[in-house]
Amino acid sequence: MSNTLQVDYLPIASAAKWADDPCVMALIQFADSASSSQAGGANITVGLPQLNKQKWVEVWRTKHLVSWHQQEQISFCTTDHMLLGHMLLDESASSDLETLSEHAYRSLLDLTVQQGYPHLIRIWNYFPNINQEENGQERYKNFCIGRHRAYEERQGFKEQLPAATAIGSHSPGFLIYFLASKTPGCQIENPRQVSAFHYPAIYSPKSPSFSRATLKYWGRQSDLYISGTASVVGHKTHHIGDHIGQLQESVRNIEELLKATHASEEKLKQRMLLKIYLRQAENLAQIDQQINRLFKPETPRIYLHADICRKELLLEIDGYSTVTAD
Ligand code: 3EB
Repeated sequence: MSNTLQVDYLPIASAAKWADDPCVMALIQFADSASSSQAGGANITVGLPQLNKQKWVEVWRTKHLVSWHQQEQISFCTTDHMLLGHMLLDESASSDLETLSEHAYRSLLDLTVQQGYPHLIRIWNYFPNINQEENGQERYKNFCIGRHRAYEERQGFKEQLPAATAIGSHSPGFLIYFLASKTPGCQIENPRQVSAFHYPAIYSPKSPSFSRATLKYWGRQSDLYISGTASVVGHKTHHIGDHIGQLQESVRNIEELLKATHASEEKLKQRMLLKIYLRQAENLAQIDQQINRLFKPETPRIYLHADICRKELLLEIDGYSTVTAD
């Protein structure tokens, strides 16, 4: 394997084998409840059931041996180029989600700086009851406020926001995992959308702090980490109540990001991975049919049953696109 980072969806039956591989940075599974291995270990389980018939495990490999560490609640591994960390936080041990988010983000930002990987590239957040109210407002907003509080302590943070996902699970625990780098990536915004950071305050009293995508070169490999992408144009939700319309709009948003980055002549060599979050599991068959039409039919994909951060959103898509120069 020559890639600096190789991300694949592989048959779930191979998970045990990959867990013992010294070049594996992350082994991400999807199941009814969340877990994250402590004291060094690649196992991360997102508390979202997989809807695919054939179940996959997401495997992140590198060509180098990885070394494992634990600092307080964060398990992380490092290579010469990158750091991948994860933590599963117990909400019952904290006063509220806002404070928990603030502390979690401060600790992960501190860690990346201390370890010499100060550039956050991509981050995933999963916590339950995302659309429910806590202390008078939606929990997604409480999360946004806490995250913002930690980021705003850092100079120039608005120009260095990572791509992100914030999704509602149906099981307890706040799971965060993230990729950071020694050298910076490039923050990408979407011309069809208002930057989330500049959304009006109705979506969150403190700006949702993420970029639409991060472009990162690892040597000859160029990776585009696409944030959770939904049917949002400008700052408004489009196609309310229409899951097919929402899918098509989300894909237009993804295409715009691809257009803005990976040059068209590279398109043929581009490899895409998709993670599709569905609020309504019964939409699976119709959505899958459309995905086959909108992307190359062989595009690997994982479907997850999840809540999306705006009540009226029925789906959201994470994308990863990679091109390796000859
Ligand atoms: C949106 O476009 C949909 O708060 O980290 C997508 C990806 C969304 C990440 C986040 C929120 C986040 O606004 C919501």
